[in-house]
Amino acid sequence: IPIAPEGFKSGFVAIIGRPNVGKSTLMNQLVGQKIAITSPVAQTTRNRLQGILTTSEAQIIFVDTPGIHKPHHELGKVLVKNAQMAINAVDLVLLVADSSIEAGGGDRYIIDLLEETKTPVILGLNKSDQQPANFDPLDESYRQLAQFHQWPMVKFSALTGSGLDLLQSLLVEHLDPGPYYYPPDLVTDQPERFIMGELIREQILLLTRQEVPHSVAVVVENVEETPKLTRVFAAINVERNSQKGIIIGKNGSMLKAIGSAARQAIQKLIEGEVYLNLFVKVEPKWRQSRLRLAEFGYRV
Ligand code: GDP
Ligand code: K
Ligand code: MG
Repeated sequence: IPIAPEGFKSGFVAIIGRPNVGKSTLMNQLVGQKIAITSPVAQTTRNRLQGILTTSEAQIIFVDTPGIHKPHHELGKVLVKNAQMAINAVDLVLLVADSSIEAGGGDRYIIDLLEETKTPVILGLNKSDQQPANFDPLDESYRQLAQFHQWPMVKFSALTGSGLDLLQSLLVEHLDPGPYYYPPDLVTDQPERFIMGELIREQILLLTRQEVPHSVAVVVENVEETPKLTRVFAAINVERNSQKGIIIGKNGSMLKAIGSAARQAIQKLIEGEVYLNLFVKVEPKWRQSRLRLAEFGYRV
């Protein structure tokens, strides 16, 4: 890791917000690579995941967190606890909201959490591309919220990238001088294997029925590299036999579709040929078991 030049700034920024406001999409855009999976399904993100952005003037380590909501089971509790820990451990919080809808009750739970911390907050209004022309939340609910808490506010679209340069300079402005925490060319703290598993889970989220994805944990059990291709062996754990049936699909058609799309995503990630072998396991009530949560890679 090089020594930072005079005036170089660095720090950790937690990306916090309700499910589906675009936290993971934003982190991917900012670091310029797909390291976090995204989908229209809430609770797509389960693990704390760092994305690293290094420029000539600063290094920002983004901490992507699962969307915050009231927990209903052990997995949910672990997710909220990790988000709370992230808030207290970072230099800055980027609270992301969906600007295409008004500030509301869903944000309240998070704002209460933020009021308990001393970490400075910036309010980011995402999805500016989706905002109806006659509705400007900068003049409405969000501005009131930001003014009340004295939070700087910035509006952007994580999807199109518009406004992200402004966001980036605002973040740098609020960071203190500091060292490189990671080598300048690193974009995430996660091992490639973890991201491979996530890319498989992303296809399950996108392709299967609503109730199935939340019961899925993917574990990449083995990766073999040969001169020609990389072989990836991954287990898809579900909680019930019926879910196993859905994942496999008629004559294996669903598993085939998942595998084919995930294989392409993994090829993009590693920039090479991939052979992907998926198998489905039934692991009853894994979301209730701290032991299984840990085994499946969650910080419990
Ligand atoms: P997270 O749950 O907060 O991490 O949200 P995701 O990043 O998974 O995104 C949730 C959904 O919102 C996905 O379907 C994204 O494609 C979509 N999304 C994210 N950012 C934007 C944006 O700026 N504009 C629009 N139109 N959609 C977005
Ligand atoms: K999501
Ligand atoms: Mg996410």
